[in-house]
Amino acid sequence: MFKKILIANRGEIAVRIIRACKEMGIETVAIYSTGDKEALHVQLADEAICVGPAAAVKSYLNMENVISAAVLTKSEAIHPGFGFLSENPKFARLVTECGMVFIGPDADVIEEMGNKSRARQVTIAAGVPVVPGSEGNLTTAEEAVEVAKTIGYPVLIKATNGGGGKGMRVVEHEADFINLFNIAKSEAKANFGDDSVYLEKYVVNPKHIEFQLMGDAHGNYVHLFERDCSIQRNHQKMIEEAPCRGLSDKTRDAMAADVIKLARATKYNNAGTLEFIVDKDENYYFIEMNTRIQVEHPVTEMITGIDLIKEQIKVAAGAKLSFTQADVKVNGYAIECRINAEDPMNGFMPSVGRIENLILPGGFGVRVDTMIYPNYTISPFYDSMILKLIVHGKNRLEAIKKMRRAIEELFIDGITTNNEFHYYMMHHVDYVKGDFDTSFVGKFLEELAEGKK
Ligand code: MV4
Repeated sequence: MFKKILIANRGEIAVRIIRACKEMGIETVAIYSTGDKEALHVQLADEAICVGPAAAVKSYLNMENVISAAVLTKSEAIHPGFGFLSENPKFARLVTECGMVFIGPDADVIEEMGNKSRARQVTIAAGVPVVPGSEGNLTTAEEAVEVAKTIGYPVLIKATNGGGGKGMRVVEHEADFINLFNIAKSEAKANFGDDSVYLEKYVVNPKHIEFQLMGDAHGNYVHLFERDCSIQRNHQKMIEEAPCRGLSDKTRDAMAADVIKLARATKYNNAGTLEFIVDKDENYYFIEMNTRIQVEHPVTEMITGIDLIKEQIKVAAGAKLSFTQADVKVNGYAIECRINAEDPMNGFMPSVGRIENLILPGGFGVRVDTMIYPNYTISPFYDSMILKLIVHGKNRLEAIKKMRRAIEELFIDGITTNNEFHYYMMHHVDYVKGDFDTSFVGKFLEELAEGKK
């Protein structure tokens, strides 16, 4: 096992990884920017090393500085967390070339799956259903119009190097196609440094379901069931739950078998997630793979009892998976609310400043993953997510009641958060019924604005 790991991240996920390392007897190295000197991950790690100024491009995204920090501290492995360098194949390769272990899948798999039209081809070859769409990238606007015609409108233009819904364009009618195609291409160029785009049939108001998978270097692949990510705003998830309430066992089993197929086809070695969209008739389609640990991994941990971060570290060190598929049993129901420093009543504008007082919820079945503490100052430089509230109950309704109670206990003074948004959502008739799809938040926000609820 590794003696020392560098955590190439900040915030609650850095804290989460440090906790796993401590329980495993592994020494930890935190990295931090000058804006994060007082951060909790810096205080909890055994060592901490500054990697640059507050702007992430100069610190947390600065590969040379991060690698130098790892070499200087004699770290044997680097855990990238999520965001930042976690899905950067160049970084993964650099870590390996410098004689350390990247805690994640192989750089080639990160690269292959990061190219979303290539990922589609790999998925088709593995025999897993994808949304009808273009074969690879689109070329000229004229050819693209022809492809769209054969797929049938509405179609969706997606950035090949995008992902997570950024830069997607729905085209309803052929008359709008060329204009939106050109907009999508220039947006892709501006955001991802590459103007490649591909095409998919637009599935209207689907459910958004993802499967957690784990693989090791010995050819073992398991899935840890699914998460439902349907409460999201502008492709930022707000609430995740597991398992998915509306999914039949038949569809779940078929999807799970396909997850293993794709894991095997890519020799997937570490934690990953397959995203699917599911239509009203429970037809499911692969849309993307995320080759990292995700923000919402705790809901899977709560229903399976498996520590995904520890498992990532173990398989990265060359161990076999410590459990088999038969060991993965779903127990109860889990929900996660992402608490962000933002103002829902003011266009979700980020809220920064000092946390003056703080009371965290607790009790049976309540988990809080956070980096905030009294007098901590929220920086404008980073993501607004400051706390993940995760609850576990025997069933969905018990989990919802626990979440309501936990939100009532949560008190964060000094900044504005979205906790009331979550509180309303936990009381919304359609949410409680489980009667929602990806169109739900938009309707909910309109209701709130009208004062109906
Ligand atoms: C789609 C889709 C419908 N049809 N692809 C959004 C996140 C990214 N990972 C992929 N996403 C989607 N891809 C096809 N072919 C619907 C989504 C989607 C979505 C779209 C609009 C508004 C909210 C959404 C929430 C989840 C998924």
